[in-house]
Amino acid sequence: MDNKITNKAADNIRILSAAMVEKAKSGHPGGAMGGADFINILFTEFLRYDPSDMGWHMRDRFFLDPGHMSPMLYSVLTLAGKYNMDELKNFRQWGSPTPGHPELDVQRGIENTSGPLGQGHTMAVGAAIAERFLCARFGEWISHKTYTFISDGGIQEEVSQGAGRLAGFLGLSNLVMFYDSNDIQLSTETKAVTCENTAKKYEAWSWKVFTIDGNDPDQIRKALKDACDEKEKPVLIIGKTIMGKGALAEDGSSFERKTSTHGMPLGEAGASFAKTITNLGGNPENPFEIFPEAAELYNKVKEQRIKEASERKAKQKEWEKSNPELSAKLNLFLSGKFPELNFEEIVQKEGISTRAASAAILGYLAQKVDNMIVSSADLSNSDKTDGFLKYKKAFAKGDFTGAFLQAGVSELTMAALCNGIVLHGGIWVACGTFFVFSDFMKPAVRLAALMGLPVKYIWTHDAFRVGEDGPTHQPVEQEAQIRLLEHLKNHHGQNSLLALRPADAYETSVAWKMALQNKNTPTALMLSRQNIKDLPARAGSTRYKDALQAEKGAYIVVNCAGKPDVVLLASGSEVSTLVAGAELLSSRNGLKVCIISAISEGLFKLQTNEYRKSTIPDNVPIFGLTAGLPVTLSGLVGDKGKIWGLDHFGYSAPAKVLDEKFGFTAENVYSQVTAYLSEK
Ligand SMILES: Cc1ncc(C[n+]2csc(CCOP(=O)(O)OP(=O)(O)O)c2C)c(N)n1
Repeated sequence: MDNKITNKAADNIRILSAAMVEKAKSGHPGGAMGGADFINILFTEFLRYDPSDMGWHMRDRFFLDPGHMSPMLYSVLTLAGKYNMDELKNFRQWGSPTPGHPELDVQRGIENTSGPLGQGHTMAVGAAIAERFLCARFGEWISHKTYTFISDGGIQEEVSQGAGRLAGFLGLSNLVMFYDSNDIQLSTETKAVTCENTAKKYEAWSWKVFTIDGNDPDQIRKALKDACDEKEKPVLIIGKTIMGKGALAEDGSSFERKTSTHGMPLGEAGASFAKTITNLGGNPENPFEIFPEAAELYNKVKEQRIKEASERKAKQKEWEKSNPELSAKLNLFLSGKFPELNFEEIVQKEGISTRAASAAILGYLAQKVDNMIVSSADLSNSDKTDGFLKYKKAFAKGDFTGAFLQAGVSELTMAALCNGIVLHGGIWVACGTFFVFSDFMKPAVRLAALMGLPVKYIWTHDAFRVGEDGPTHQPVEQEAQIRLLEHLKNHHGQNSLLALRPADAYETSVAWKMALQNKNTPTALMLSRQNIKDLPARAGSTRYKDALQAEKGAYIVVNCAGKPDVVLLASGSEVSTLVAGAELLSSRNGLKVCIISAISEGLFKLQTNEYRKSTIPDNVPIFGLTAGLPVTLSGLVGDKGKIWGLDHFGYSAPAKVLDEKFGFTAENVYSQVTAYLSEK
């Protein structure tokens, strides 16, 4: 490759990046200008994809970590024909496909939403795991590379510890990470906050590391070639790059390596926009142009990539002919459909915890769904993902025939890896830990919610009854927090997360059914540690059939004849406490009581007015019981009702003692409800 043309195309990316930011009057030009040489060579010489079929399952993946470098990505994708100049000119504006930080758009070459530093490359590790999983089942012909681009911020962000450890441990040699090491971050130079030897750190995690001049085309090419030849380890290419490469000040002196160009338009940062564009060979009057040399290069690459992809597709057709069964399986994996599943078939033991009920379902899924990965952050025997592990091996270096990912104690890493696995495609994923540690996962849960990824979270030990582990392990505010995401719409107008807290074993079967049916957003399953008495089945029905009503978000579990004197409402294990309390209210006071199990407030609010009113009637006193903050139920109980919940951190004691002390007993339901009714 002629470096003159290569450099011209890289300068084109620098010019477009600087111009987008200048026009938008906000953004991050410096990093994008420094990373342009790498991204240009990656896209023109290494990345194998089909420009005429962007969702092609065998494409190489490119995951950006520093979303603030979006101008670099939009610019290279403009050269590749996936964006146009008007879209670049509308960078960061309302309704444009070029938001400040890139949002998932596979058709345009955006494989992941990025912005929260550290998560992008962790998703890449997830995608690399997914690729190995598929190769283990269908053969190396289906393999591809996963490339990722990280910056100083991502290297510093703690999640990189988990991503680096696991990629090295699993020997993901299909993963190539370029580290744009320009020694400058947002407010300081990196030397103001770190003295680590990054190469040694990654080597210690069993990565292969190359350090190069990240603006030198020949060195970039060689490093990428060596990386592609690597067979044992993931590869880190540390590219020493120049922040704001090519930037000039008004007096013509260099304005490179300036912290100010990290997050400001060049002009505002103190450089001369016009002189910089001229220096890079562009026209400051009209910087939104593609150089003819760059256009020719990218057009040639486009033709070549389409040709290569069609050859690989032809090979796939041949493989399909000689492997009809495997081919049917691959098609099922890629279709996003499940095989026939019948949750009613799963017999649940009487009076078990909902985590144990979940284990039974996971065991069923392990035997039925061949493209499911389950992960746990070192709690598989407590969060009961071991129900799945009983049938599947854990992944090991060089062996991805299993389907269980032992993530180690790294909840955020695990959640971000799951996002990457789903983004790769062809695989369903669930991950488990204690509910209280959902706090560690939240940044990745939020991204899953924004991207609409159907990751399933198995969060057990859902309330203060966590053995004698005490307040550090007792979720109190977590349910209220996670349910806030049910109130938040994603960009497709859907509730961005489905939060389910089932009330007994069969409702857990239904919750899992709902989780699998929800293919557009993540689903949270909040499950109990302690055993729960099964809710009563209606005459002539079964508990599973009754629990199917949970698909409407909330339903009447115990009804009464005529208008109730009081409606009792809860989710999860508190529903059975209400059933016991209701018995006292009717036997002692002759009250007519109706009991509602509200598995998901967000889902219930999507039901028709008629259904909602028939379930929670107006003008009837309503009492809510929650083991979380009272606000957890306020959207359903309303101002006029009464809620009994926790408004403090818990204490360390056996669960039964805590129930007594905190008032989660039939007797306390009786006294709270009678007091409430007498106040009315
Ligand atoms: C988790 C997270 N914390 C903070 C930020 C805000 N932020 C954006 S870029 C940045 C500095 C990162 O600098 P670097 O990665 O070196 O990028 P460069 O300066 O090379 O463009 C920070 C703190 C963020 N995007 N994500």
